[in-house]
Amino acid sequence: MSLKLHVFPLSPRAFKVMWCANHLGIPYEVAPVDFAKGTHRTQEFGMLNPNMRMPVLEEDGFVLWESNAIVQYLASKRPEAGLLPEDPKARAAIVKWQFWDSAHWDPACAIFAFENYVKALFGRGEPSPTEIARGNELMARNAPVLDGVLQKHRYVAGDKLTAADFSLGAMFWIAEQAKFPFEPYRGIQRWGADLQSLPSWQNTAAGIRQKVAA
Ligand SMILES: N[C@@H](CCC(=O)N[C@@H](CS)C(=O)NCC(=O)O)C(=O)O
Repeated sequence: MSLKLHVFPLSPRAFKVMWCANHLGIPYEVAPVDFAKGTHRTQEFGMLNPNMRMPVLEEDGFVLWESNAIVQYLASKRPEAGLLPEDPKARAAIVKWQFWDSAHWDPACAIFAFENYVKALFGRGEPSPTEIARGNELMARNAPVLDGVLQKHRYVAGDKLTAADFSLGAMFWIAEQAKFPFEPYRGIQRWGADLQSLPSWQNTAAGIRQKVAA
């Protein structure tokens, strides 16, 4: 198998790329990144990603980091699936949301992910009320934007599933543990439930849970 994903699968950014590859039927090998052992802080990993962060995709000497760039690359390998159309306007309407993810949505969600989930997972203490307050502020600014479009149509960029849904929706992988404050946002909740009912989501989740339990 020539495509390899370096991932810590409990992370939503890892889930994002594994889910997308599974959805598209792109076979891959998992190269586990062990945060507890610091395998991402080695010189060898730094050669792949100088940021010392996962996920990283490797394929026949081609190396790609940044989860949303990986989603775009995977989607481009299977144009027939329609996750990232060639038409410039249709494509830009999707890419816009992927940029929005990196700039606004991911940073807001990451606060809850770190404070409520990562700290508990690695025994790094209690959530910081100051950080949670900062997260609530960011969420109050950004969640209504996403909720607004999801009240109008089924998926982020319209009525079809696109690369934008993978970029933004992967956060639902840890929604329970991270305690994202999504209660007021009916559009986001309905969309999250829709994504989680997709066979590709179910298979990805089951595969990860099986590995973690083993
Ligand atoms: N913008 C990057 C973020 C990657 C990132 O921050 N990954 C985290 C885990 S979710 C990581 O590898 N952290 C390692 C560290 O902070 O030492 C992406 O979307 O790929």
